[in-house]
Amino acid sequence: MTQTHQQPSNSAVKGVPEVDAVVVGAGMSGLYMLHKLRGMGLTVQVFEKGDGVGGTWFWNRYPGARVDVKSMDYSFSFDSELEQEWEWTEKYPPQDELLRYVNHVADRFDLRRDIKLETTVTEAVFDEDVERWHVRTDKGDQFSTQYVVMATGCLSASKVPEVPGLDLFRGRWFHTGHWPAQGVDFSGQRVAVIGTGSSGVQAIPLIAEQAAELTVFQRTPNFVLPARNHPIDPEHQRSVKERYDEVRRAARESGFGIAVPTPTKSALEVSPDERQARYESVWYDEDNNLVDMLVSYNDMITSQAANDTAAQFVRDRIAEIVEDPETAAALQPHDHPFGTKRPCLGTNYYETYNLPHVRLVNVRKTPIVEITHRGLRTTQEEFEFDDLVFATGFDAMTGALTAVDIRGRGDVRLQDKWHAGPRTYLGIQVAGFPNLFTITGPGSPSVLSNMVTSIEQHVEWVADAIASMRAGGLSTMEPTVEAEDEWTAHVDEVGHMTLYPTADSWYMGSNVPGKPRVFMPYIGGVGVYRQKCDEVAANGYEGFVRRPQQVPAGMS
Ligand code: NA7
Repeated sequence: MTQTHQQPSNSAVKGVPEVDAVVVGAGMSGLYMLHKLRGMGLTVQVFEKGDGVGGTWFWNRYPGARVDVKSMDYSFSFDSELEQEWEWTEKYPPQDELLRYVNHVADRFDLRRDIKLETTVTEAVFDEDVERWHVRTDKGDQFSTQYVVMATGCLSASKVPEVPGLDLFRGRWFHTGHWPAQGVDFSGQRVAVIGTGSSGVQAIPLIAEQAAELTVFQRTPNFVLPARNHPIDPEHQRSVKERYDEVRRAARESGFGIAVPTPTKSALEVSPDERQARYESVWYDEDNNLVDMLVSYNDMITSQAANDTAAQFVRDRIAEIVEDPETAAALQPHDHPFGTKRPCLGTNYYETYNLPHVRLVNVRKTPIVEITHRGLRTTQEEFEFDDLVFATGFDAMTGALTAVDIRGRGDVRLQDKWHAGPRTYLGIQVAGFPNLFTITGPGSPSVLSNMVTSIEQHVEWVADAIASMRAGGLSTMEPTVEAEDEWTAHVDEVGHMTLYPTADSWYMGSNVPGKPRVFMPYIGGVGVYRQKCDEVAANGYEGFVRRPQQVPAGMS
């Protein structure tokens, strides 16, 4: 545990320990935030729900879980020794390697002493009288803090669908985002998987290798590109490390936080043969990236006609790979443009449906009615199985934030303020919630980018903002309502210049019944967004109100 704040301040409750900052979550963003703030001399307390650090890579231990941004890109750049010393083994490392990496970071920077594990922050209330946050946890901790940093992750509040009957099910059931640490043996079992997003796509081929029978319940088919994962060539790793400064700079200035060339041509201005050759090079290239198809042409996410060419290319590959025409047809996405739901990377995904013990059930056509004690029932058929895997995703981007009872000025709940969708300035702060920061919050590139690039940018921006307040003797910082309104409108406007809002995706909140249908991330591009954040800071934190302490010291 950390030492308490030494300077005189205005604690609301006598005897409540004080820190400068509480950080919620010990994934990659929470760890780096702790490192940064501690380096600035702040006292920091981190709370983490899990019994280990790692966030996404702590919880998502399902078979086949791996990152789908290349390891050389999906890694911290803030410390060149760390960057040089860590040796990645694969193009897309598996969950256990990523978890080792995050643990290495925690040890290397001696972060554990300020992290309390197995502790969930339940409440953060801003006390206007003393201008401090009062934070409570499920373990009875209470802290008074000047700053709260929500490093809770965009995809951390896992969603088990509200299908009746789960309590009756006599077999084992799991959610991919909450997987048992000891793993699960499916040998000889009859297994059902619900969900075919990135997690389902990664897990299904490996579960099929073990299970006696596998039934996949698919609501929406996704576009799955071949991952072409492989061990990293040591020579390649060395050469990237030699050029790391340049690689990182290009990533920071790019659209998606990965250094890939910016397209200049429309998909419609080249010949069909040229397009086909381009898409084939993406599909078959051993060194391809998740975003390569999307950045093939400059109108892939703005023009339906351009997008259709890529979508059709993928549908053709599905028809080539999957032997049963009915299954192939069910796997071909037709209801959303390519990339408007997150594209998935798979290894033997479509091939798995050629195995005799694997069956695909289209629950768009025949929806699931209920879970039974032996399996589940759709409108057409009753299924029996031993194990049920929910690969059903998350209450994305806002779920982990609104799960905490956060109350700002006037006792306004964040959840209530966001009843019609998230409202933020730059995805970093919310008007009426002073000194509360959201790392990769809604309204920032976040899930539309390499998360590590975006995490580093936010952590560094927030650290600089706090340093600037301390240097200027300022006590609170929050956006004006006007700046928040303008930014929220801008995020929406830019989103609607693309095809993204045409899809029912978790970017739009569509996967959670009752959630407002709003395009939550910022699609203006990582580089453009960074520039905007830097300009705001350079202009004296334009759009933010920063105030000196309003309350005389010693009052409580
Ligand atoms: P996703 O991408 O949200 O996928 C969840 C899947 O579960 C998706 O196919 C959903 O279908 C399906 N789903 C959700 N609820 C139901 C119900 N009630 N019935 C049937 N099917 C359902 O989550 P993932 O964990 O795969 O991936 C999340 C992100 O993690 C991923 O994009 C990467 O960024 C890493 P739907 O499409 O909603 O019709």
